[in-house]
Amino acid sequence: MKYFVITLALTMICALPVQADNNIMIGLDSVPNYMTEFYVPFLFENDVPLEAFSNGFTITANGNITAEFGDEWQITVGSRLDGIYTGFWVGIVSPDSILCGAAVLIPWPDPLPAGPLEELFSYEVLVTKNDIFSEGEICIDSVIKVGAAGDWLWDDGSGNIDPTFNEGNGAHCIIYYTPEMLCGDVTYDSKVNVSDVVYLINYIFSGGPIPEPYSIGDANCDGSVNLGDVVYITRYVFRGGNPPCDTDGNGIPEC
Ligand SMILES: [Ca+2]
Ligand SMILES: [Ca+2]
Repeated sequence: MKYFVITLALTMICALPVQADNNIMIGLDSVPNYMTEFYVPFLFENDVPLEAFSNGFTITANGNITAEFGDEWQITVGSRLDGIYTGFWVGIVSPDSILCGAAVLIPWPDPLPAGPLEELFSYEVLVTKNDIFSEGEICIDSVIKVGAAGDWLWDDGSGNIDPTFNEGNGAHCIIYYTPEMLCGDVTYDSKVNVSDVVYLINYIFSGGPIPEPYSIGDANCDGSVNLGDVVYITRYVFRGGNPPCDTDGNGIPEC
């Protein structure tokens, strides 16, 4: 492994010209609202290996949610050859080191692998919802204010700047949406499984939260949520019984 040394050059590269063969791709446009913790990936694609990069972010939320960055920031470095991606380094980075003006150093193997080099950088986002159906928009923007060329700074030894995701191009927004409702899915994670059985038992016997909407827990279509629905869902999950709300198993919901 060869480790590059941090240099003051990173603070000077804003004056250098943009190099067209570097790209940033953002791999997340929407998140279902049962998720309250998730990672937003950025893919850096380069023709030359990066030695370091520097960036800073803001996060804002619209709608009845709030969003903040979590503590996990991860970088995976790899190469792509004949369409096959091979990662060779994973680093967890403190969010403090991602703040504006800070540099992240990337260790590279020696010799370098063949093929285009890529860095997959991801950060954790934590969402607080007002209720189970909270929806909104989470917007992330880069905020480094150095020079007119842009906010993303990286250094491959000669200096490169990518203007793809900078102030002038606006923020990248992720839609936080309600997925299609699924009968029996009282945990609201788009699956009917043992966690839904546990949720219903907790509601019926221990005063746990009521299913929202109530009808989503009425798996046997008798108009109420009770032990019969626990039995019905358990039979579906473990013994191949009819799906929730499709009590005759013909593929058409009865309720
Ligand atoms: Ca579920
Ligand atoms: Ca029922």
